Amino acid sequence: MEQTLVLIKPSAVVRGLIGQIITRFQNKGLIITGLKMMQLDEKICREHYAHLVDRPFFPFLLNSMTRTPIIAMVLKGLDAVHVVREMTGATKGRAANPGTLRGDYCMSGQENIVHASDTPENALIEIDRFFSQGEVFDYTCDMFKYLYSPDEVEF
Ligand code: IDP
Ligand code: MG
Repeated sequence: MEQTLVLIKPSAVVRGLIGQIITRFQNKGLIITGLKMMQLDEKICREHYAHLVDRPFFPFLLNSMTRTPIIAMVLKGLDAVHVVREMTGATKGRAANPGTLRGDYCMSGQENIVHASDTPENALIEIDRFFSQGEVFDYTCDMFKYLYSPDEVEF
């Protein structure tokens, strides 16, 4: 079953939103298979945001992502990458739809509270970037038969 990476960014850690964000994913039926607090440094930010390092705002993004520790999570579910991206909403909080995390919890394009992997390929790379093998627990969950039908998931 698909897994995806979520980072709860420093802005949400400082604003006391960790619990509310985790609750939204749990309420949806996503299973937490990895969860930890960690301090990011410049090296991992440059790797994670390699597509943005040449943009003029990158120094601001780097400062924003290293200001406090973040929460890194791995979430599991059918089509987890797509589901979590949809729940996350558009990059700019002001443009994100109500009902999405960014739409409900932020105003900014930078301070947009969460990161979520954008493709299954990137999810694999990003989970590897933030978690070592022993930190992700791919357990079978008793709840599956209440979350899915037998033709969707083998219980
Ligand atoms: P995403 O987080 O929705 O996938 P990306 O384009 O991959 O969006 O950008 C990564 C992160 O870089 C954003 O979540 C945001 O924090 C920051 N960012 C993106 N565009 C801007 C911008 O124009 N100004 C400031 N920060 C930006
Ligand atoms: Mg992105």
